[in-house]
Amino acid sequence: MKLIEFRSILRKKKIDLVWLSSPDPNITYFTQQAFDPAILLVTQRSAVVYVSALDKAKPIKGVTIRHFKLGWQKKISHNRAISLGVNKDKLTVATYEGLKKLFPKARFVDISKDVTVLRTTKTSAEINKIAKACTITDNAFSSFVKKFNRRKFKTEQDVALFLEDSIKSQGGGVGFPTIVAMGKNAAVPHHKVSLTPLKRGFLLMDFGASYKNYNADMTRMVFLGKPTKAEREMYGLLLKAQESAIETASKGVTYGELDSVSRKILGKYDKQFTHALGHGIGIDVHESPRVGGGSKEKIERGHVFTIEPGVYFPGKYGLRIEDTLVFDGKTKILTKSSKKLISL
Ligand SMILES: [Mn+2]
Repeated sequence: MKLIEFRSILRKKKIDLVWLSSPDPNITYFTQQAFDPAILLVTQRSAVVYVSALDKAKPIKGVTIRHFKLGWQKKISHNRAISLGVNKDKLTVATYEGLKKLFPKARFVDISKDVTVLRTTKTSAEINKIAKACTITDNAFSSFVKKFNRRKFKTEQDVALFLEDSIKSQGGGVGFPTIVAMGKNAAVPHHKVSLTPLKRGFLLMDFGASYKNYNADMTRMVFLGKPTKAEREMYGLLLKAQESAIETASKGVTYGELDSVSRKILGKYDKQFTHALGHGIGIDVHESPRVGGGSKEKIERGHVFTIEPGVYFPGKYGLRIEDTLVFDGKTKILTKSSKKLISL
């Protein structure tokens, strides 16, 4: 995937060899498979991935697959003053020191930004995988709404296990640790699922499936019991802030502008919205582009990102609504679960 473009960057920057060591999502990006351990070597003409003999690698177009064998590094090592590309975001000190021994005269060049640029614009094959992950996520949520009853679901953990079980039985993976937060727990945006009993109030679910190494991310609120007018109004305001940002999303608009749109609608509750509006998503749950206040990055064809404003009232409750979106000339919502506040 995008190996041809990556090679032309190597030619332009006169990089002889790129060395990527697992864990590095860029190996997953270029091979479209998840290996661990793995080393991916890319030159201007060829690409080789070294994997464990314990992994079953599927053939990859343009990439030769080899197994780690005793002394495998020695074949690659040499004494010329080559230009060696590395991903500084993922390179450990131990690997760096090893590389200095293998290539004593090499000049190290950071290629992390170049791959980020490639990864920010998704191909249709990548978008299809994310869309499938979103469908699995939607199915898990609708099945939760159908199956919910107070006898079977007693704690946050019961809800989280149900969602993850549903994702897995559809052939997906759990993209990131599921957040299920009851009442005041939801005032902590990164709440960790606990055995807190379910009771009357807002219940937040922030979760997502992965499918073939690509992720979905969605947050939905349900209300256990009957919400008061004030609770319904606060939810309605946040929903308006989320939907207005989505409606504003179109070609050339900056992600910073979307953030401003949401905050303007929240008005005095803007102070309660304590995080970024969203994030790019793909192989990593959080990746480029930057979606938040001050971001000058513009929406372009092939971008996949989330919009997830929230309001948090410490000690009381918290609300967040999140969708995963793609811009392919038009902005499309990939997570299609209803955002009408459901009482259960
Ligand atoms: Mn998110």
